[in-house]
Amino acid sequence: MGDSLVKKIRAGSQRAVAQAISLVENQVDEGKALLGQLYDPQSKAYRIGLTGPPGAGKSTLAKNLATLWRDAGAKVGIISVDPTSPFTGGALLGDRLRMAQLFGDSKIFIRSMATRGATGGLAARSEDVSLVLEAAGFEVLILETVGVGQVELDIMNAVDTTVLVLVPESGDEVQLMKAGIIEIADIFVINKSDRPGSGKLKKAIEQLLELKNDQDDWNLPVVNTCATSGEGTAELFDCITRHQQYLEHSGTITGNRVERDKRHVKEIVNGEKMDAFWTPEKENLLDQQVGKMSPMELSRLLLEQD
Ligand SMILES: Nc1nc2c(ncn2[C@@H]2O[C@H](COP(=O)(O)OP(=O)(O)OP(=O)(O)O)[C@@H](O)[C@H]2O)c(=O)[nH]1
Ligand SMILES: [Mg+2]
Repeated sequence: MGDSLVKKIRAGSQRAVAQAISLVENQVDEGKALLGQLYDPQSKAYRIGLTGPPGAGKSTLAKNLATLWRDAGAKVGIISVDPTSPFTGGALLGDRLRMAQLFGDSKIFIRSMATRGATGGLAARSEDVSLVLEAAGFEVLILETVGVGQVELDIMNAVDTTVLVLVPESGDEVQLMKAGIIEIADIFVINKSDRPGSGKLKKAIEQLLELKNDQDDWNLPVVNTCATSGEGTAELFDCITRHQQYLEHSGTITGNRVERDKRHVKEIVNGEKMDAFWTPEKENLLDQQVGKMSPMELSRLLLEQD
């Protein structure tokens, strides 16, 4: 069955892709084997990350952008990752309704992922899912995550272009600076620009970015959009394309991708090692001794069990 599934994925069957993604997400051996067979160093989809506060309009923007790429002839995958929800149900349903018009479109594939209890490895799994789509000939991948912490930082670290989506009300959220996400954003979007305050926020962000723009070759654009009407989508599309060209011309893209692949390998290895290490016996030992021994001594004791 493995071989024929690989063939069907390579042929671009959406059903086969969906089946493969489930195998990969569930981390069963079959999924792991499949990932090995599907990998092709030649096929590299361009990855775009959209992150930002809940409800900022990321899914609506992703849909708008995907449509533009599709119209330009590309196959586009949208992967929504929700690190805050243990269920795929809610996020999936909402996105499904909003993106209903895209379903049935053979050039756009949409998938939601949630934590399923453990946050660890979500970035690695979304990269695994990306690899499946790449093998199926998808040229553009849009990864959407709700901006709340480490997980979305990890995911955004693995894309080529990171877009931070804010709304006019994010004005005082310049504390976002502290979240580190501003550091890794390549393009800033102020969505819901049909609401008051978007011009003011644009100025404030541009001011914040002045210093960075003086130091870098890439001038960080700030784009006003209204995802529901589609206004600003073309400008955002243009910014992303320019950023892609910038990365390609400067050669940065190759190094970035090597780093991404290295991190991915490390995440897989770390995950497997950790799973193998934490046997019920060791968890027991930890429960019994915690607080009685120093963390250092207890760690040593645990490591010696191997
Ligand atoms: N007024 C206005 N509403 C918008 C705009 N863009 C999106 N919305 C609405 O905002 C709500 C949230 O949009 P989504 O695209 O689901 O936002 P999201 O960032 O993907 O949300 P989460 O994935 O839940 O974090 C929906 O009701 C959209 O119709 C906009 O530009 N203006
Ligand atoms: Mg969404």
